[in-house]
Amino acid sequence: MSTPQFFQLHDVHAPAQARALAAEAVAGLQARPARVSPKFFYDALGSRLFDAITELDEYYPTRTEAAIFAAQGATMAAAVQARMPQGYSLLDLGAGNCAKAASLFGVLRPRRYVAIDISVDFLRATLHSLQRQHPALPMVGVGMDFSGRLDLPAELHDGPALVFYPGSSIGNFDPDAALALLRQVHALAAGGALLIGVDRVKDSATLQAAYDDPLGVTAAFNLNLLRHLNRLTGSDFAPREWRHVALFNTQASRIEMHLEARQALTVRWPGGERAFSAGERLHTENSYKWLPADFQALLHDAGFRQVQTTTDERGWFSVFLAA
Ligand code: AVI
Repeated sequence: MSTPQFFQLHDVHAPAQARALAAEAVAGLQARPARVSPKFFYDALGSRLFDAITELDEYYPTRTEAAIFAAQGATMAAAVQARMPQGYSLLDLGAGNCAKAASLFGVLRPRRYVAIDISVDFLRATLHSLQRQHPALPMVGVGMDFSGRLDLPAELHDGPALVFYPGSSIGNFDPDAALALLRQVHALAAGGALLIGVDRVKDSATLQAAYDDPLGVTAAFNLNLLRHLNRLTGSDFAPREWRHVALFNTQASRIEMHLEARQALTVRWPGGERAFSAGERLHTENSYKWLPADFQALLHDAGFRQVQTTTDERGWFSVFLAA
């Protein structure tokens, strides 16, 4: 017997948007050097592979941030409630498996939970079980790509919000794009607040290990992007012909992930092709690591003037509550 779905789901991925995503991916494949946005990691399998990454010993951000929320979540929640005593929506950007937000439902007590993620099928399945665990909390899912513009359906703009952006996903944006997104978040919060997790600069070996694990889970996550591109654009990438590369670019303060051609090859898609020489790379992700003072300055530029910062014992990860 199937359970009725009682959360609402907005799939902003109309066919026109799927075509726009395919065109964007193809433009990236034709660029020199070739690059595609990390948002293309997140088909349903990619979302599951990311969940697996968060369980790796080497990938410290998720558990470090969870420890900060476990220790400080109630204090942060009290500050949020004092700011919005009339109640608020919890807007979870890049919600993924929704576990981080769900772990805070008890202390945050929002009037509504809005989960936003590009991976709409994964989001649907996640909300299906989450809504059963929290039947009294109104939930809305929004399947959308907010990397360009953060335009939520108009009916969701109905009062102040706590925007929740954990996991250092902001690190996947170049600093200029991060500022543009945070400005939109500031408007979206409508006088509410932002709770955001940001990974910090640390020694290269720790960073490198977090993005190149010995089990090869991160490699599988990176290579799965090629399967996703094949479905989206009709391309004929053969993942076996590519190798996962992760490196810390100290000057730019970012981990870079690339896929490197193992031999000379040509990738074809309807209406185009791209030849790669042996060793040539497709740049798939940047993950910026911030100094707390620099990120605080970014929040200030985005319009957030009251900022509280919390970190863990090792000073590896920061959580900012910004209003
Ligand atoms: C989602 N994002 C914050 C992750 C990160 O650490 O940049 C994605 C990831 N890429 C490789 N491992 C995890």
